[in-house]
Order: sequence, then structure tokens, then C-alpha cells
Amino acid sequence: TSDMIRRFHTHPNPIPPGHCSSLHIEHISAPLPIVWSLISHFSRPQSYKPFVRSCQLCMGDGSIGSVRQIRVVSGLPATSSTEQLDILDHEQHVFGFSIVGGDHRLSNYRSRMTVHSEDGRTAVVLESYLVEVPEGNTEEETCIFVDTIIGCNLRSLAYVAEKMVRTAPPLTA
Ligand code: A8S
Repeated sequence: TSDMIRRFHTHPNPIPPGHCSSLHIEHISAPLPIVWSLISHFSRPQSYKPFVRSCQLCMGDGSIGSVRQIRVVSGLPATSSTEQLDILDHEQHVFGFSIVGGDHRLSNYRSRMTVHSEDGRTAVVLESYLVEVPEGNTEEETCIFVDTIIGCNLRSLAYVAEKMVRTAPPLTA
């Protein structure tokens, strides 16, 4: 885990003024390929992100450089977000996207997710981000807002992946 953090989750140090950043970790009782398939489908974030209502690819085919537009569920201070795929590495299991538009207040948001396994049976997901602190908000407020969303996303990812394991069709003899 510390090796993955060193290789993929070290943001510019020190963090530029007016930005905030943090790192989340989620242990999931599901095999890495199941977790990676949920994370890596750029056009289907709604498969695990609870605040995403729908998603449309507006550029590309889901490979690096593709752009998606998501609509979020009602009750949030935003309705849509435009996001670009920056990194998709199927060998090292690294996924990264940036927010490039939308009617919300997060500008220059960049996130990176990795999955690895330490025991060959379960998965460790790491997610880190860097974002600008919007005018009128503090660093702490911005971090709490984003950390809350990511916490929900990662708990939901674990729930969905673990449910896929429980309901997977049995292998026939
Ligand atoms: C993600 C991470 C984030 C998503 C945020 C931080 C967002 O989709 C939500 C509310 C907002 O106000 C901003 O991995 C935005 O999705 C749930 C619409 C971008």
C-alpha cells in the first residue's frame, strides 16, 4: 500500500496555495478484477457512484482523452459535471480524471484511483484528489465537502463489488 501511495498518489508537494488535497483508502472483500471493472468503465460512473443519475460520453470511446457529462441526483448544489479521462492503465490499475466544466463550484479538480491486492483475494482502493478552494470557502470546508462525496462513493463501490461476489453465478463442475 505505501508503495502504491508513493508511486501514484503524491500530489505536488507542497500543495499549491488555495488548493486542498487528501487521500482515501477502502478495503474491499472482492477480487481486484471485479473492482477494477467498476472503476475503469469511464462511461458508467453510476454503476457505483450514488450521486450520479446518468452519464453520457460526449467525446471519445472511453479511452484516454474521452469526455463524459454526468447528471447528478436532485438535492445537491449542482446538476451536471463535465469530466475528462486523464489516465487509464489496465496493467497497473490506475484511473484518473479531471473536472473540466459543469454548474458546480469545483474547479481544477483532479482525482486518481488505484486498485491493488495484498493477499490475492481482496482489493485495496486508494483515491486521492487535488482541487482549488472556491472563492468564499475555506480549505477545510472544501475538503470536508469533497471527502464526504468520496467517502460515499468508496463505501458504495465496496458494497456493489461485494454484492457482485455474493450473487456471481456458481462455476459448473
Ligand atoms: C467524483 C467526485 C466528486 C463529485 C462531485 C467530488 C459532484 O459530482 C457532486 C456534487 C457537486 O457539487 C460537484 O468522483 C459534482 O464524482 C456529487 C457535481 C462535480
